[in-house]
Amino acid sequence: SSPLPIFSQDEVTKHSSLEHGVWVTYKGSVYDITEFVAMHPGGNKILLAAGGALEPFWALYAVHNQEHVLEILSQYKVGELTEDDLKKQRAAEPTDPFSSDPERHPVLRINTRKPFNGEPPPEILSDSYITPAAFFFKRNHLPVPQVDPASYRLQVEGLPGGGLTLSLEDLKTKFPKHTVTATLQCAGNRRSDMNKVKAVKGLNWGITAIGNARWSGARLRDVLLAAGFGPDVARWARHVHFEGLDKDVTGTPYGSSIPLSKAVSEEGDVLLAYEMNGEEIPRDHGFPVRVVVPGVVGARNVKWLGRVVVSAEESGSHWQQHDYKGFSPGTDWDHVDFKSAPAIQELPIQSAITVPADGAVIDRSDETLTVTGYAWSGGGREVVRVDVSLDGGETWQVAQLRSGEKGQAPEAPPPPGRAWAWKLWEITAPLPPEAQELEIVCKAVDSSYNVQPDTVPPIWNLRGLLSNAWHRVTVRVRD
Ligand code: HEM
Ligand code: MTE
Ligand code: MO
Repeated sequence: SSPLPIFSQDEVTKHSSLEHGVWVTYKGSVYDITEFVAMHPGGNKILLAAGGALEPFWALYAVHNQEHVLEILSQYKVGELTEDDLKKQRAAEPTDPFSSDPERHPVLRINTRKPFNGEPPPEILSDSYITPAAFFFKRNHLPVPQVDPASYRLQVEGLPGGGLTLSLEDLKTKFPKHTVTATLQCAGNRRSDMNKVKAVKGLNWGITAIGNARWSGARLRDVLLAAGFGPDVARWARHVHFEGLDKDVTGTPYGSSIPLSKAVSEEGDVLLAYEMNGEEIPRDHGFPVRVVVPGVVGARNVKWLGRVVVSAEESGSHWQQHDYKGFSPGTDWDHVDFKSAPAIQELPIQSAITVPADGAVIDRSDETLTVTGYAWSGGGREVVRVDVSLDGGETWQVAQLRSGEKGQAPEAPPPPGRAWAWKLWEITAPLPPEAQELEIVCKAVDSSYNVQPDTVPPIWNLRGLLSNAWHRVTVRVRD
């Protein structure tokens, strides 16, 4: 084949709009992606790179770090960039936006490095009722921002009287310190179970994108009251928005919202937390301040909190409007209408087996088998029972529930409707005689008698969210 033409950067720069064509460069090659723009899964953001290099943008969006993305790109190749211009580009390349991310514990199973997404091995998760921060799953959409606690300010807006600005010191000294044990679960926890049925889009989480911590901070309710919230505001306001200090390439912060009723309820226990497990919140988990919304999906628990806004409307953020919503198994990417579904808030009943691991081998001489796991439900609904089966769901036994560290006194039972923390469970049962293989299954029941669906296909959805079918692991029995 004849060699492709060579273009200068000036030539490429001329193609910076749909009108004049959209060209980009990648590793010294030139691509005309005009026709791809409308098909881009990430939407119009792609135009930010028009006329220039993809590298600085793809450095922020690790989804592009995949074979199939490069295959798409290769279809649009039109030429090469001059050697000189490539050298200039390389010299101007920005430093890695993730270079100031914190260190992470090596035991975490990494989903993506940049941004960092990782989860602990299941057997480590269920070792402690309070998850140590080092083992707590980390779910970051963007680089971890560097926040100076001395100059940190929280803006509270949307209320009569023109808003309130609070320093970290203000939050710690002007409001009573409140402590809540609350479980945080990502809407994508157990997504890998959905991926096994049919491919979904999203990080392939196992069963440990969930953790339980003791959070301390000021009550959001107290801060909103101090900022002017009252009956007048309750007449028109419906939502409270949260914005993080982490920003994407367009300067748009991570954001979400929760219903106002949850935010101001005395029983809602929503915190502007500055401590996790009795220590300042680690950078990965939102230093210096994060929102903790007990009983509500991880995505609304905004980290590195910069702004709180009381509003009549829901947050317009991408993560509130175009992600974190549930759909029918029959809905595909060509037909999905994000406006048709509500944003996920309270999560459904969930449980999983942490030990033994799928595929483990057990000695028949052991005679008994101990199975452990976690169970939790959203909205403050308490887990009232966990059923375990060793024969794929034919027969069931009730597991023992625990609300504290092993061998220590359990935490005081929560008031009804405020069961924010998970329960760990355990069962020791005789090994069924002669069985060569056991299919272990667990399912939990909450205080509203909500149960988990038995299989994945009826709840499968294109984004792989709300994956809460009975958890199953298969183990082999060795003679
Ligand atoms: C997602 C291709 C440029 C932002 C994707 C995906 C593909 C893709 C195939 C889906 C990946 C997956 O989920 O497996 C491309 C190509 C590009 C390009 C071929 C250049 C020719 C850009 C640029 C930006 C960007 C310049 C940002 C400024 C995003 C975002 C997503 C995404 C935010 C995630 C969407 C979501 O999962 O909700 N892109 N992209 N892309 N892209 Fe791009
Ligand atoms: N807040 C900000 N500012 N940026 C984020 O990327 N991720 C959200 C939420 N808050 C996120 C955020 C999601 S999707 C989840 S599941 C939780 O944080 C994860 O919290 P963790 O990393 O402390 O476990
Ligand atoms: Mo999440």
